[in-house]
Parts: sequence; C-alpha cells; structure tokens
Amino acid sequence: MKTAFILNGPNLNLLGTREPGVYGAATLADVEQLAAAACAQHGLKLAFRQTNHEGQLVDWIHEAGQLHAKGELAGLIINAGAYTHTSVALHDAIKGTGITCIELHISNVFAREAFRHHSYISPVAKAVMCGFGVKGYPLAVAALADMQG
Ligand code: CA2
Repeated sequence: MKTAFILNGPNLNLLGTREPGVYGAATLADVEQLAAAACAQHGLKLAFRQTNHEGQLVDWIHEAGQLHAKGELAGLIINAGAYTHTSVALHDAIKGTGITCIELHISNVFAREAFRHHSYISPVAKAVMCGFGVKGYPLAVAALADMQG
C-alpha cells in the first residue's frame, strides 16, 4: 500500500479557531479525519503532518522523496500556507524529486490579496487546487489515487 503524504505549513494548526469566514470552522484534526477517510476509501496509507517551520517541511519533503525512490509513495499533497508565496527552499526541495505533488489551498488565493497570487510551489507541482474549503483535502486524495494509473 502506497503512502499519501499530506503536509501543512504555518498557522494551519489554528484552523477552526480564527478567520472562519476565510477558512471555515473545521479544525486541523477534522481535516485529518477527512483525509484519512479518503485514503481508506482509495487504499492509501496516510502521513498527515503540520509544522510552523520551513526547514521541517523541507526535511519531510526529503523523507517523501526517499519513499518515492523506494516506490512506496503515492504522492505529496502540500498546503504550504504562507511559505507558498515566499519559499525558494520548498521549490528546490520538490524540484527534481520526481514526486507527484499537488499544491492545495483551502481558500481561493486568486480572489485574495495580490501577494497570494504568486506561488513558488506551482511550477514544481503536477496540479494546483484552491478554493474548495477543507473538502479540497479529500478531493486531492481522490485525484492522487486517480493519478496512480
Ligand atoms: O488557503 C490556504 O489554504 C492558504 O494556504 C492558507 C495560508 C495562506 O497564507 C495562504 O495564502 C492560503 C494561511 C494559513 C493560516 O491559517 C489560519 C487558519 C485559521 C486561522 C488563522 C490562520
């Protein structure tokens, strides 16, 4: 059984506690349950993680790359939070790994401030999803399962 890595970046631990108009009322634990149910449905193992630290995300992407090299990774779904818009390090970490990467955002970043319109992840992602709320997570898992061929 292959693993779906789902990585969440800074401040996503606050989901459900602030800005419900933008991000909804679900907590990150609720999101993990949605993702776990989708993975169970599609026969995938789940690694679901959150950190507020950029280097930790880089380390986890390397870990996903090692799983990929062993043929054990379905792919990476990453909501890098604000690092999406700033991090060359995340771009470099994903680039060249061969990982199937889906960039995910809860909100429609293109309907928000201009600084959220640029992503360092998009050029190294297979696909980009935004604006589906937290339901984007199970949708991304389904898409990843579909990409397994
Ligand atoms: O829409 C998304 O998923 C984002 O990746 C969320 C990031 C934001 O910087 C991106 O532009 C779009 C922010 C995550 C902060 O999450 C919070 C959740 C609840 C309360 C406060 C922050």
